[in-house]
Amino acid sequence: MGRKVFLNGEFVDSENACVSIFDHGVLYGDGVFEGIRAYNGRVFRLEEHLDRLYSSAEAIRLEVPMTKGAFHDKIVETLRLNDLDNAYIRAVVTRGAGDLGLDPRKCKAPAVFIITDKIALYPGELYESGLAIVIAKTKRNHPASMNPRVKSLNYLNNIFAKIEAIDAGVEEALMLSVDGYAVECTGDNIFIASGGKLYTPSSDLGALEGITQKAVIELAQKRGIKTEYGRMLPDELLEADECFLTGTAAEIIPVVAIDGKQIASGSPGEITRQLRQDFRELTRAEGVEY
Ligand code: PXG
Repeated sequence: MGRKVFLNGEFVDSENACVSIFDHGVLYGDGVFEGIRAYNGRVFRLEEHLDRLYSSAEAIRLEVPMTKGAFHDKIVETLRLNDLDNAYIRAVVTRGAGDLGLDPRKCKAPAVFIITDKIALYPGELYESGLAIVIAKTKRNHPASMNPRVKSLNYLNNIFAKIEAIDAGVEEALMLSVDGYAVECTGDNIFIASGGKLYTPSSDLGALEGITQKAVIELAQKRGIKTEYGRMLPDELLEADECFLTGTAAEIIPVVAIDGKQIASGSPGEITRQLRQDFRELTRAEGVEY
């Protein structure tokens, strides 16, 4: 049986799932999305992802043509139809097809689709040895030009930075704000541990408010480790005891070098290791069962 996807109210074979070339999601990146994970038959933090999807849509004045409850049910149904216990879920709402021209009023019906897939993780050894990253020359979108709370289909800013990482022969690039503070990587938030405390850049600087970031802050709190939303310069990252990235796809992954300079001993740290273990347990302990 081929893979089924949800598209505009029905389940169709993935080979036959098409959107219009006049869809403003295709023409302009006009739309919003979520990347969600399911672990052992449970969807992790589904309500938080749906809340973010609907608030992203609202911020661009895009009305999702189904209720949050119906969206929830369709995600679960797509997972069941594809018989996936562990999965990556992509939920997308585009502006829909309209005339050429930016005016969103030209698009009468938003397109909605849900894809479920197997997960392609970073190679396991990177979780043990840690990532080397570079600092991208491409600056993160300024919050005054693109609200970072909107998880939009327009990722070129981050794709430029990803290309810089690829050119440098590493997996990830750190993006700075226009005034030089660390913001986030191309699809992950960043944390440092320093003097027994965690620090992560806030969305005021242009970072997405990550759902994994929030979960990690909660886990740290349970261990008595405080987190501060702060401003960090690249030099301060290099002076940290530990550094790691968080995201739905990557989960928690240690960073051990930036621009060829080692952080602390150059090996993943103890807080990172503990949080990785706590996160693993959390993803198996909670979530919407299906
Ligand atoms: N910053 C950015 C710019 C992101 O796109 C995160 C941080 C981490 O947020 P969450 O809520 O996931 O902890 C993201 C998330 C993909 C993909 O397929 C991208 C993300 C998540 C899942 C999949 O590229 N981005």
